Amino acid sequence: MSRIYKVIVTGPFNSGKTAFVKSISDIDVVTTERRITTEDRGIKAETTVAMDYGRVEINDRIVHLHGTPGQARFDFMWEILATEMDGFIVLVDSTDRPSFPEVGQLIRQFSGFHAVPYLIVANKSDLEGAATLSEVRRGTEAGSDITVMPCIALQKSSVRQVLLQILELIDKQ
Ligand SMILES: Nc1nc2c(ncn2[C@@H]2O[C@H](COP(=O)(O)OP(=O)(O)OP(=O)(O)O)[C@@H](O)[C@H]2O)c(=O)[nH]1
Ligand SMILES: [Mg+2]
Repeated sequence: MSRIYKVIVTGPFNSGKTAFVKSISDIDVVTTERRITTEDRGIKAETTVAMDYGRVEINDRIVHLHGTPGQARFDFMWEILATEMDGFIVLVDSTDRPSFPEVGQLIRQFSGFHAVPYLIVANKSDLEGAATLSEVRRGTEAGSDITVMPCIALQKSSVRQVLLQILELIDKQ
Protein backbone atom coordinates (compact mmCIF):
# COMPACT_ATOMS: atom_id res chain seq x y z
CA MET A 1 0.00 0.00 0.00
CA SER A 2 1.27 3.51 -0.78
CA ARG A 3 2.34 5.58 2.16
CA ILE A 4 0.47 8.85 2.51
CA TYR A 5 2.29 12.03 3.48
CA LYS A 6 0.94 15.38 4.55
CA VAL A 7 3.35 18.20 3.76
CA ILE A 8 2.79 21.87 4.57
CA VAL A 9 4.14 24.54 2.21
CA THR A 10 4.63 27.74 4.14
CA GLY A 11 6.71 30.90 3.83
CA PRO A 12 6.39 34.68 3.82
CA PHE A 13 3.95 36.61 1.61
CA ASN A 14 4.62 36.26 -2.14
CA SER A 15 7.34 33.60 -1.72
CA GLY A 16 5.74 31.28 -4.30
CA LYS A 17 3.74 28.81 -2.20
CA THR A 18 0.68 28.68 -4.47
CA ALA A 19 2.89 28.43 -7.57
CA PHE A 20 4.81 25.56 -5.93
CA VAL A 21 1.68 23.53 -5.22
CA LYS A 22 0.22 24.25 -8.68
CA SER A 23 3.39 23.17 -10.51
CA ILE A 24 3.42 19.65 -9.13
CA SER A 25 -0.18 18.74 -8.28
CA ASP A 26 -1.80 15.93 -10.26
CA ILE A 27 -5.23 17.40 -9.56
CA ASP A 28 -6.60 20.89 -10.10
CA VAL A 29 -5.36 22.80 -7.09
CA VAL A 30 -7.95 24.07 -4.66
CA THR A 31 -7.00 27.70 -4.12
CA THR A 32 -8.48 30.47 -2.03
CA GLU A 33 -6.96 33.52 -3.65
CA ARG A 34 -8.64 36.87 -3.17
CA ARG A 35 -7.95 40.38 -4.35
CA ILE A 36 -5.45 42.16 -2.10
CA THR A 37 -6.86 45.18 -0.30
CA THR A 38 -3.87 46.16 1.88
CA GLU A 39 -0.72 48.07 0.89
CA ASP A 40 0.64 44.76 -0.50
CA ARG A 41 -1.61 45.29 -3.50
CA GLY A 42 1.28 47.01 -5.26
CA ILE A 43 3.20 43.71 -5.28
CA LYS A 44 0.56 41.49 -6.87
CA ALA A 45 -3.20 41.31 -7.39
CA GLU A 46 -4.24 38.26 -5.35
CA THR A 47 -3.18 36.49 -2.16
CA THR A 48 -4.05 33.18 -0.50
CA VAL A 49 -6.51 33.75 2.37
CA ALA A 50 -7.07 30.22 3.70
CA MET A 51 -5.16 27.45 1.94
CA ASP A 52 -3.99 25.79 -1.25
CA TYR A 53 -4.56 22.08 -1.62
CA GLY A 54 -2.90 19.79 -4.12
CA ARG A 55 -2.09 16.11 -4.35
CA VAL A 56 0.71 14.31 -6.14
CA GLU A 57 1.91 10.75 -6.50
CA ILE A 58 5.70 10.40 -6.45
CA ASN A 59 7.41 7.01 -6.67
CA ASP A 60 4.33 5.23 -5.38
CA ARG A 61 3.92 7.67 -2.53
CA ILE A 62 0.91 9.92 -2.15
CA VAL A 63 1.63 13.44 -1.01
CA HIS A 64 -1.05 15.83 0.19
CA LEU A 65 0.24 19.37 -0.14
CA HIS A 66 -1.24 22.18 1.89
CA GLY A 67 -0.09 25.71 1.11
CA THR A 68 -0.60 28.34 3.80
CA PRO A 69 -1.56 32.00 3.47
CA GLY A 70 1.49 34.29 3.61
CA GLN A 71 -0.06 37.43 5.05
CA ALA A 72 0.19 37.38 8.87
CA ARG A 73 -3.46 38.44 9.28
CA PHE A 74 -4.47 34.95 8.10
CA ASP A 75 -2.16 33.15 10.54
CA PHE A 76 -5.13 31.61 12.38
CA MET A 77 -5.13 29.02 9.56
CA TRP A 78 -1.62 27.78 10.28
CA GLU A 79 -2.39 25.54 13.24
CA ILE A 80 -5.46 24.12 11.51
CA LEU A 81 -3.42 23.22 8.44
CA ALA A 82 -0.56 21.79 10.52
CA THR A 83 -2.75 19.09 12.09
CA GLU A 84 -1.09 15.70 11.54
CA MET A 85 1.54 17.08 9.18
CA ASP A 86 4.52 14.81 8.49
CA GLY A 87 6.84 17.63 7.50
CA PHE A 88 6.93 21.19 6.25
CA ILE A 89 8.70 23.30 3.65
CA VAL A 90 9.48 26.99 4.14
CA LEU A 91 9.73 28.87 0.85
CA VAL A 92 11.52 32.17 0.75
CA ASP A 93 11.68 34.60 -2.18
CA SER A 94 15.45 34.75 -2.74
CA THR A 95 15.18 38.31 -4.05
CA ASP A 96 13.23 39.58 -1.01
CA ARG A 97 15.98 39.89 1.60
CA PRO A 98 13.84 41.81 4.15
CA SER A 99 11.57 38.75 4.35
CA PHE A 100 14.37 36.36 5.41
CA PRO A 101 14.04 36.98 9.18
CA GLU A 102 10.36 35.92 9.02
CA VAL A 103 11.50 32.41 8.16
CA GLY A 104 12.93 31.77 11.63
CA GLN A 105 9.64 32.83 13.17
CA LEU A 106 7.68 30.50 10.87
CA ILE A 107 9.98 27.59 11.71
CA ARG A 108 9.55 28.14 15.44
CA GLN A 109 5.80 28.33 15.05
CA PHE A 110 5.37 25.24 12.86
CA SER A 111 7.89 23.17 14.83
CA GLY A 112 5.92 24.16 17.93
CA PHE A 113 2.75 22.59 16.52
CA HIS A 114 4.57 19.28 15.86
CA ALA A 115 8.29 18.51 15.86
CA VAL A 116 8.60 17.22 12.28
CA PRO A 117 11.34 17.49 9.62
CA TYR A 118 11.51 20.64 7.53
CA LEU A 119 13.47 22.25 4.72
CA ILE A 120 14.23 25.82 3.75
CA VAL A 121 13.73 26.48 0.05
CA ALA A 122 15.42 29.44 -1.63
CA ASN A 123 12.75 30.02 -4.27
CA LYS A 124 12.85 32.26 -7.37
CA SER A 125 16.50 31.32 -7.81
CA ASP A 126 16.06 32.09 -11.54
CA LEU A 127 15.62 35.81 -10.90
CA GLU A 128 18.35 38.38 -11.23
CA GLY A 129 19.53 39.53 -7.81
CA ALA A 130 18.58 36.28 -6.09
CA ALA A 131 20.54 35.72 -2.89
CA THR A 132 22.98 32.81 -2.82
CA LEU A 133 22.22 29.76 -0.69
CA SER A 134 24.70 30.88 1.96
CA GLU A 135 23.10 34.34 2.09
CA VAL A 136 19.70 32.68 2.56
CA ARG A 137 21.14 30.43 5.26
CA ARG A 138 22.56 33.42 7.10
CA GLY A 139 19.49 35.63 6.62
CA THR A 140 17.09 32.98 7.87
CA GLU A 141 19.45 31.95 10.69
CA ALA A 142 19.15 28.32 9.63
CA GLY A 143 21.14 25.89 11.75
CA SER A 144 23.98 24.04 10.02
CA ASP A 145 21.97 20.81 10.22
CA ILE A 146 19.09 22.29 8.19
CA THR A 147 18.95 21.74 4.43
CA VAL A 148 18.62 24.90 2.34
CA MET A 149 17.96 24.15 -1.31
CA PRO A 150 17.34 26.30 -4.39
CA CYS A 151 14.08 26.11 -6.33
CA ILE A 152 12.15 27.58 -9.21
CA ALA A 153 8.54 26.95 -8.21
CA LEU A 154 7.34 27.52 -11.77
CA GLN A 155 9.25 24.39 -12.89
CA LYS A 156 7.77 21.00 -12.05
CA SER A 157 11.15 19.22 -12.05
CA SER A 158 12.52 21.69 -9.53
CA VAL A 159 9.52 21.30 -7.21
CA ARG A 160 9.85 17.54 -7.52
CA GLN A 161 13.45 17.68 -6.24
CA VAL A 162 12.29 19.57 -3.16
CA LEU A 163 9.50 17.08 -2.46
CA LEU A 164 11.84 14.11 -2.84
CA GLN A 165 14.13 15.73 -0.30
CA ILE A 166 11.41 16.31 2.32
CA LEU A 167 10.05 12.77 1.81
CA GLU A 168 13.55 11.42 2.42
CA LEU A 169 13.84 13.41 5.65
CA ILE A 170 10.43 12.17 6.78
CA ASP A 171 11.33 8.55 5.96
CA LYS A 172 14.55 8.87 7.98
CA GLN A 173 12.59 9.87 11.07
N1 LIG B 1 10.54 33.97 -11.57
C1 LIG B 1 9.89 33.27 -10.65
N2 LIG B 1 8.67 33.68 -10.24
C2 LIG B 1 8.04 32.93 -9.31
C3 LIG B 1 8.61 31.76 -8.76
N3 LIG B 1 7.74 31.26 -7.85
C4 LIG B 1 6.67 32.08 -7.83
N4 LIG B 1 6.84 33.10 -8.71
C5 LIG B 1 5.93 34.24 -8.93
O1 LIG B 1 5.86 34.97 -7.70
C6 LIG B 1 4.55 35.50 -7.52
C7 LIG B 1 3.98 35.03 -6.17
O2 LIG B 1 3.70 33.65 -6.24
P1 LIG B 1 2.53 33.00 -5.38
O3 LIG B 1 2.54 31.55 -5.68
O4 LIG B 1 1.27 33.75 -5.50
O5 LIG B 1 3.12 33.26 -3.91
P2 LIG B 1 2.45 32.87 -2.52
O6 LIG B 1 3.56 32.53 -1.61
O7 LIG B 1 1.40 31.84 -2.71
O8 LIG B 1 1.80 34.25 -2.07
P3 LIG B 1 0.73 34.53 -0.88
O9 LIG B 1 -0.28 33.45 -0.90
O10 LIG B 1 0.15 35.85 -1.24
O11 LIG B 1 1.55 34.59 0.37
C8 LIG B 1 3.72 35.04 -8.71
O12 LIG B 1 3.74 36.07 -9.67
C9 LIG B 1 4.50 33.82 -9.22
O13 LIG B 1 4.31 33.57 -10.58
C10 LIG B 1 9.91 31.36 -9.23
O14 LIG B 1 10.51 30.37 -8.78
N5 LIG B 1 10.49 32.15 -10.16
MG1 LIG C 1 -0.54 31.85 -2.13
